[in-house]
Amino acid sequence: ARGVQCVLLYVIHSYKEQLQSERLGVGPVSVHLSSPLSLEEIRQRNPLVLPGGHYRPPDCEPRHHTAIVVPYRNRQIHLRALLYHLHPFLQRQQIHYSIYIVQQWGNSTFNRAKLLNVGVREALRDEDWSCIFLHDVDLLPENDHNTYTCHKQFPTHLSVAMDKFRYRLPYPQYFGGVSAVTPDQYMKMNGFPNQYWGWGGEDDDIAARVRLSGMKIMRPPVAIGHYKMIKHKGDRGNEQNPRRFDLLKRTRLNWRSDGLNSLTYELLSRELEPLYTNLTVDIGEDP
Ligand code: UD2
Ligand code: MN
Repeated sequence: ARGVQCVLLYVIHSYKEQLQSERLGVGPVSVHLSSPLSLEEIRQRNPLVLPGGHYRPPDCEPRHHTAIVVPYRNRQIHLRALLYHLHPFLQRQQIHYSIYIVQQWGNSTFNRAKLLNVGVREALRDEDWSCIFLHDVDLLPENDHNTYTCHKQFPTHLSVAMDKFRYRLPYPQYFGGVSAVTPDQYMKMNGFPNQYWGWGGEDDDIAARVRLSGMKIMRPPVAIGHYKMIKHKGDRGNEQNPRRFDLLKRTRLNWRSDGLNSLTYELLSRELEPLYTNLTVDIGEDP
């Protein structure tokens, strides 16, 4: 009944507890990489998910309110695998959540960080989310203890151990893949850069913003932050950005003027699909 607080079943605090929970048979979850299921089949398996990909635990008062924001263009198969996997995963954690797919309109060069800015702003129009997850479409969490909630003080980097990197952090400042911020943390770092067109660099810029705005990066234990990345080639329209090294040299100078406070875009449509909210957005192109 309402009034009874949800408990987060899967919070654990140490590697030792992780090993114990694995003995008890909770924790690691198996991941189906190429989901053959259609969106309709996934919907049928998630009867409590409302239009827009919105869910609220029916039997208790949720303590966590999380928006999942996914930068996106033309990755249908990955999107289906993500939805198939993430909806049950989040429901097991008794979180109140919505999934936002932020779709870049047109053929201009892809801009992941700018799409994330758009997603945060649009998600916060809907609800007073306490936590915002920034989530690649091709990453699937492999452990239920990896809770999709925010740290009160500092941004979190979740995808610390991916199969692609042999389940190790590739380098200490690495911030790519899946990360999370509270609205306050997001404002403090002036959001994300808008100037990274094409592949690469934007995640390092975001990590630098965390530091420059006086915060640091939190991470779950390596044993918990396991992710599978669906294998893929580079996308057309998202070629390596040759300017990324130059841009990264200027983060320190630019972060206060480029970001949330300089964001412009045109929202072309907002649709409540059965399993997600679809935002189609014109973010312009590399000048
Ligand atoms: C790495 C990072 C990613 C980002 C990227 C550089 C990991 C696990 N991830 O991913 O966070 O920093 O490098 O930009 O290290 N996308 C589309 N359509 C496109 C292109 C990209 O939907 O045409 C989205 C999608 O959500 C994808 C994400 O952008 O997961 C990152 O692109 P990627 O998967 O091609 O890059 P990858 O795997 O090198
Ligand atoms: Mn990828």
